[in-house]
Amino acid sequence: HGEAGRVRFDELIATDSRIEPTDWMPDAYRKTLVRQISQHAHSEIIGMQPEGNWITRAPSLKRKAILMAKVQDEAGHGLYLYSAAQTLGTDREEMFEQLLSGKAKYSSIFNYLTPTWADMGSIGWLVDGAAICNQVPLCRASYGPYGRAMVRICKEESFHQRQGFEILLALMNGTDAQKKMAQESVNRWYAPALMMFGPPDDDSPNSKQSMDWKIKRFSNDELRQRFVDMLVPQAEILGITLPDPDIKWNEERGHYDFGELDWSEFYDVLKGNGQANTVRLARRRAAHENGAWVREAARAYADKQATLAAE
Ligand code: FAQ
Repeated sequence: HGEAGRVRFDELIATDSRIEPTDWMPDAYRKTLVRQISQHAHSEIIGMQPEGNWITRAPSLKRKAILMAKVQDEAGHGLYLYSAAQTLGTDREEMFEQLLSGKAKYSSIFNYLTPTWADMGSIGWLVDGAAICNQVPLCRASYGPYGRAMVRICKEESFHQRQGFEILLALMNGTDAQKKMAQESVNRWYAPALMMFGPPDDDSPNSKQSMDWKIKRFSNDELRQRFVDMLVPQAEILGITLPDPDIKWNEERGHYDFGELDWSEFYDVLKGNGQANTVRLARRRAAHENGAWVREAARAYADKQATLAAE
């Protein structure tokens, strides 16, 4: 079984076919998928907080309805992703435990605060924009349940990105104070959004193996470049300045050059020293504890139904 399984696994990867939950797979493949998919799920769930902060203060009924729908989508994304990770044999409770104990990572971006309404625009435009660049290639990830979950998620992310762009566009067509608020917000979110793609390729320990296994299809730096190339023309339409004086079209490369990022800030956020790491985890822990009765009731109901069905 072992040797035949390995041969078939290599063949499925080589022919761009899909690995399914019942197929044999190397332990390290399983492990890296659980790592990436569960961190992605945690990001969606923790990522509800910076925007949840604005639901009660959205500037109109329409904005409030849109924001509520977006945050609910994020809960849904988290749930598809936990389900995809569970197909690899890791319990949901175990993944929650890893998040709440601080053992598992979630995206660095959600450790930044959202003090202004314009931050809802920046999150949509920059954070969801980065998420789409990173996630569209994941729709072709070699692990079937992950790739299929990503297809649905990406459809919703593109709506999220457009609603953020439209918030900024409305502000940029507004008063001087509104324009200033939009620019100030983009100044804060731009560099952290570029860091979402992960460390530079030379400092990315997981990339090579994940690309060989066709989980990742492009490297962190390739996707970051693609994102900057996408942002520059959109910033022009908005009339917003990207806060990097080194952005410049490079005719020879056919891409925009851009400046070095401050990676010490990224590693500092990963270590727990971002603006909001403590608040985000404390709030998630409280929500988990306050929701214990719902999980217990659901379990009791499921048990009762199973007993009735057996009778
Ligand atoms: N934050 O070797 P690599 C969203 C870690 S979008 C924190 O390059 P890999 C939508 C990395 O885990 C955000 N940690 O790692 C939304 C590894 O540590 P480990 C979520 C980061 O896996 C929008 C170490 O650094 N999207 O939620 C980050 O090959 C608005 C070395 O890095 C995904 O998770 C980071 N930014 O590449 C929701 C996408 N970057 O695990 C709400 C799926 C790297 O060895 C509101 N994930 N690290 O301890 C991926 O594509 C990959 O996992 C990367 C990292 C590209 C994130």
